Amino acid sequence: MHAWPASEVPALPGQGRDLRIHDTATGGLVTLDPGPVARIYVCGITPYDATHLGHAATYNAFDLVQRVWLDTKRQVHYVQNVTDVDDPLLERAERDGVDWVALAEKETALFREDMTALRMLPPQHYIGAVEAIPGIVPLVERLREIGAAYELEGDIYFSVESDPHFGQVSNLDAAAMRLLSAERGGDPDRPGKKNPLDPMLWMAAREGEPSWDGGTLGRGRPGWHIECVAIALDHLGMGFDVQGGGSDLAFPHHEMGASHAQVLTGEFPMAKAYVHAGMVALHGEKMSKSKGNLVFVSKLRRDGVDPAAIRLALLSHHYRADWEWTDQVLQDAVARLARWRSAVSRPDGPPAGTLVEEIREALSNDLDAPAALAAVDRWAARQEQDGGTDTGAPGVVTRAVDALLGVAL
Ligand code: 5CA
Ligand code: ZN
Repeated sequence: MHAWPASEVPALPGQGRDLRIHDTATGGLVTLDPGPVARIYVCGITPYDATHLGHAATYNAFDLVQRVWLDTKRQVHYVQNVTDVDDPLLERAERDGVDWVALAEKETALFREDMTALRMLPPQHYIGAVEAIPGIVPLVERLREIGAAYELEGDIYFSVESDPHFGQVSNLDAAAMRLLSAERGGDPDRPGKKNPLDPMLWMAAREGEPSWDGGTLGRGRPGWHIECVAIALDHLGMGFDVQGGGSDLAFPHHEMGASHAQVLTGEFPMAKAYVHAGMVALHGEKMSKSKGNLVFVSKLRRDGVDPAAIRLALLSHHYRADWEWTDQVLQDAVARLARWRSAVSRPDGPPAGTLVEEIREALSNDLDAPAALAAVDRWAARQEQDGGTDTGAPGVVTRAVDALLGVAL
């Protein structure tokens, strides 16, 4: 699949900083030390509805990760998937009487537009589940060969007990895992499984549902976790720097994916850090397509909201926090954008060297975007009150806010 166009990332004076970030697996901050090419996999959308503010907040977090790395003069190798065949997508298409392929294409196209408008850097490899099937089948066959997978009424399951490291991404107890498995696409109550948590790798063809040739697996379609593993291993290999997504992906998705990859390769860990963004809520509940309590990025854009203001609204919360979307959050962002634009529109201003360092410091410290915004606010307030004589300053601030925060002033 094609991704979306990249916005230019201006180079900044001085030295970027290494990223310290919270890793769910260890439960603490880790200082990442990627080589000259940093490698990141971020789980993509299941395209059965438009991009909402929760999605956008999560992609914003991982966009910041890349901007910090780019500022250290590293290259970034970024891979993202699109879950373009899965139960929720097929169910929505059925409900609305539309073709599931057309639905996925339409919502993926809208996602690209939203990401472009929000100045999110595109992945180098943007891969759909369907196009990944030829790479998924041999992995499932291999898992079966080595005894890590088994068949149940034609479906193929992964045996979580085959991975000695199973449980080390999310660190949950058995009861919590079972509960989340049932909530998030698993089938812990299906009789005949070796372990209730075992996830499906390959689902045998069902009447009226799409299916593909699975070689020795028979016709069917891939499970959710193996999809991301196949794409990540194909384009990044083991031991990549960051596996990213919202906190609802820590278990089972990232836990199972890590297990699949570790058993397949015999290497550990799949990712050096598992990074999870908090959940955005609306009216007190997590924004989710299944509940329908959504604010769409595309709707706000259609209503004439500047995408830079949407981005500032996302940045005004720490990525790990759960937070609530309200009209006030957006109004504050619109007002802040106006203040910043006015401040950089003057021919000169207070020196900006310290500000660039403050933004770098804030972001390198577990992506503390609110602290970065506060630093820009202070510069804008000084500009407003006293002005300054540094003719380069407004340009430096504009470039820093663009390069490090993805906001075009
Ligand atoms: N296709 C899979 C990942 S392989 C999937 O989870 N798709 S999704 O469309 O449901 O979610 C896409 C991303 O948005 C995931 O990282 C998910 O954790 C995140 N996300 C979903 N809802 C919210 C929310 N309310 N707040 C923050 N992030 C969210
Ligand atoms: Zn995924």
